[in-house]
Amino acid sequence: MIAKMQTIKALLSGARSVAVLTGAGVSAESGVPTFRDDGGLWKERRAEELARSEAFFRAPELVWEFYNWRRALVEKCDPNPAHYALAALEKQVPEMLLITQNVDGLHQKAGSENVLELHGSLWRLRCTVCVHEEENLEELPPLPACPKCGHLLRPGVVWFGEQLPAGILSTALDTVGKVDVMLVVGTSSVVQPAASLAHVAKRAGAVTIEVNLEPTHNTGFMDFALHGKAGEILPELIEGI
Ligand code: BV8
Ligand code: ZN
Repeated sequence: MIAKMQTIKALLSGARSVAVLTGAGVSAESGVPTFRDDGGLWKERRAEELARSEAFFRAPELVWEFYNWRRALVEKCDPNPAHYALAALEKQVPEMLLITQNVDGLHQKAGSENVLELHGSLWRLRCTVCVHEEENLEELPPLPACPKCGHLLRPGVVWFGEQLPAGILSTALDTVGKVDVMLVVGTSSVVQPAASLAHVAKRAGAVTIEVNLEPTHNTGFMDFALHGKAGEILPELIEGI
């Protein structure tokens, strides 16, 4: 592991451009539950069941209860050393884009500036009818109403079966297609199209590195894989580069 760490540190310190893809594992040490660990996110319901528009329009109260529970939980969570290490890396590398699947906003809270939220944010709301959308950190009622047209607001996240916002996905694909190094941290690499970004990067010639608690679907084709806690590995990787 030491020799691998040294090699990766050298790669990162020599890189002109780096893309990072993060998933729920990077927020785990902040106390934010992951999606696919310990069998279920909330009331034994799986995110895939609740994070979809059919579920929302069938039972908006239930889905809003799920999201209000997550907003209240995440609001109390602080960034952990993994988030801070990535914010520090951004200051060391000439060009870096942090692409996250997470909707918790902890990368920004830790000081990362160049962040692309592939799946939206718990802190953004948008109207189900008109074009109104807003940043909102307040406690919400069980069925939040649009201040413009009075119709139901929805969480500003990308649900399963929904396309990622067009500009967001193309920016991610363009970026990973031209970086020297791609770091993939804390994701089971199950959800698409996020999980394919590392493939695009590798095909375009980037060195690909996975940092995850356990092996994933993508481990096999990564150039390097470090298995352990992101909050322990990342600070060591970033230190002194
Ligand atoms: C789309 C926002 C197309 C909402 C999320 C094949 C079969 C079936 C379906 C599909 C398929 N291919 C594509 C799909 C559709 C689907 C999909 O990927 N399904 C999966 C389940 C197979 N994809 C979509 O629907 C996407 N849209 O494809 O549109 C389209 C095209 C045209 C027209 C219409 C549509 C949209 C996907 C976005 C879904 N929204 N979230 C919300 O959060 O409420 S996804 C959700 O999963 C979160 O964003 C989360 O970030 C993401 C990925 O999960 P992970 O982050 O990886 O978390 P997970 O728990 O899985 O893993 C955590 C990892 O961390 C683990 O490996 C663990 O070991 C590790 N870990 C734990 N602790 C630590 C750690 N690592 C380090 N340190 C630690 N301390
Ligand atoms: Zn409206």
